[in-house]
Amino acid sequence: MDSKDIIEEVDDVTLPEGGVVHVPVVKGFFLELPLKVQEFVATYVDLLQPKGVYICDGSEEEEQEIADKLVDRGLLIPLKGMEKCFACRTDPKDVARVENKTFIVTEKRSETVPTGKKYEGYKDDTEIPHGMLGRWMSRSVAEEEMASRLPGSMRGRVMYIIPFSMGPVGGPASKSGVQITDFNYVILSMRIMTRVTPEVWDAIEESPDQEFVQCIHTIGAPRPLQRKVINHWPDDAEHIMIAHFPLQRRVISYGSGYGGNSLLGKKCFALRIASCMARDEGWLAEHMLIMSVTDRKGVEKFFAAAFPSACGKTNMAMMTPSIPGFKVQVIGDDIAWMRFDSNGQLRAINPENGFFGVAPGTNWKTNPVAMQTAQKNTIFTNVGITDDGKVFWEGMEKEIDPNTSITTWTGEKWKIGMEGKAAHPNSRFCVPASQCPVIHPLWEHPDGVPISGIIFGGRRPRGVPLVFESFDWKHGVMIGAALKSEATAAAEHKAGGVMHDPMAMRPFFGYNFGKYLDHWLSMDQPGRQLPKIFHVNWFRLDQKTGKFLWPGFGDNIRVVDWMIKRIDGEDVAVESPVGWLPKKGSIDTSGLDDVNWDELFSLPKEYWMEDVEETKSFFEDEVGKDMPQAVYDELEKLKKRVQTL
Ligand code: OXD
Ligand code: MN
Repeated sequence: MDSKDIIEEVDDVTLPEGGVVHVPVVKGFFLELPLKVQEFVATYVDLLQPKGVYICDGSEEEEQEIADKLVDRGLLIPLKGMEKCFACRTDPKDVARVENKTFIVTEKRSETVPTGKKYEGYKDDTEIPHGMLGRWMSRSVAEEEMASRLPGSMRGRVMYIIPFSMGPVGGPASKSGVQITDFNYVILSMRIMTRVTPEVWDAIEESPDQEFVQCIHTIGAPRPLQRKVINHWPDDAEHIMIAHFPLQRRVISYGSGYGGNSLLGKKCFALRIASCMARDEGWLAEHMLIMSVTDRKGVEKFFAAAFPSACGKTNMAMMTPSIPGFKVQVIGDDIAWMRFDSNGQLRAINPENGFFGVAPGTNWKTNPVAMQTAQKNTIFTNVGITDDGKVFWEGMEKEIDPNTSITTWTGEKWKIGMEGKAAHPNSRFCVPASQCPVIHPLWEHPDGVPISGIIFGGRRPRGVPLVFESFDWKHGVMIGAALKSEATAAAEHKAGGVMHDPMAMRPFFGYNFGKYLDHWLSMDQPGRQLPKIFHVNWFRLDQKTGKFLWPGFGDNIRVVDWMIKRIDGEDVAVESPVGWLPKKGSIDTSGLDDVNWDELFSLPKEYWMEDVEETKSFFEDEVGKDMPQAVYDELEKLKKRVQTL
């Protein structure tokens, strides 16, 4: 692009903080944007110094133009064996969310993270080490850090302005956002993951005070380039920083083009910023799938389920039931925004528009629906590419010719059986939800779907039964708060050890986790039908053989069937110290070989005693006085019950 591409020179935009800015526009009509958006864009034009401003219109022509450009540059590889699919390979330094570079910026540390025992006694907030439940940064440090990164960071690049809606545009539970970015790949992915349309300008215009979340993203690679670009994927991986300003409803992300770091509608907005909106407005923004299950009687129920990243939410949401007579339909696979309606019914919307699923492990057996969904209009990142222009990742070994020649995510020639991996463990498919064959007809209903059950779960190789039900809401909140799972590759942690991931939200809390639990407890109000709360563990291992005790995937419908019976008030449970367990035989295991019921549901006393103590220390060390007393009380009650084992 050179200066002749500029279609409109807007000369005198006044900044909210004073000063006048010149905005060179290469596409769109700047002066038709809502005034607050004009000020927002002008502020960052002034700071980031792009060569032009491109206002996205969400059209198919725009998509084509951007995709063509990326193919020309080599960033996108068209997959000739698939319909309208592309693959891309990132800089190997930019492959996952970076939790230790992700911050919430508030005046006081205690607004963002709890002050557990480990963090007491420091003179100054800034001296306190980071905890496990979020990373706080003071405003002054954030300003300094951003001042060393942002000025001129879009020099020589075009600044794209993306209007997007989380939830159906203009819906009562939906929220608008505007993302600024200098990375074309982000525009294509945002078009899949959110609703990008100029109608968002009207939604902003019509909202009180022109409300929208400000999302600022730059890869930090101004021209002329200072660093070597790897795989046509410019970034500044050494200086990644993702800062959230909940009070200002703003996210600034610098240096990374990958997933949750750059598609700001997802984790940054729909979880971290939205959890603060939810607190202020009386609803819940959660890391949960939403699914519907129709049972043998033809009765439909909706569930929301929270599992930590890369623990199978996408698989569960799109499950193909292994027993006849059941139907599963998906509303969302990652995020749920839930609120009680005026009848006291909890309703959930999926704020997203697409799936950004983990590829490895997904195959025609584990998740045929996801495989079918991702055959067209999909962007694959860091997967292997076969010579016939299709995709490959670990888990697909039995589904392609073993002699197929594959190029790995790092660009090496490779074949099944050779050393190394074809795909990165956090490689992804990014695909529109609308083309999923089991998408629920109401998935875009602005009022959401009625939730009858909430499910928490994690990867727990030992001690934790296949399923149990909480005694009541408070007990359920404690179960969610005590959630743990083996680490996965979705972020920078080493896979393997069991770590706490309360409510599956550990990397996504927008404010103090203790206060967040208060907010959950406050949902229990007269006149509301509280959903039942369950805990599941598909991953328990036989301690002798090391094999999974439960087949998982489509057979998980058998467990959901039991939950439905519980919701319907059937007498299929026995009381245990940890909660209601299924009565022996009350889960349909017909047709499954060797289900070791006793081991699957055993409650080893020593394990549970240790587990309760460990959870207690975690709560005290990390949350301390910020933890609602009701949660400590529930844990104490659990301890007493476990002693009777
Ligand atoms: C995701 C995650 O990408 O949780 O959904 O990391
Ligand atoms: Mn997730």
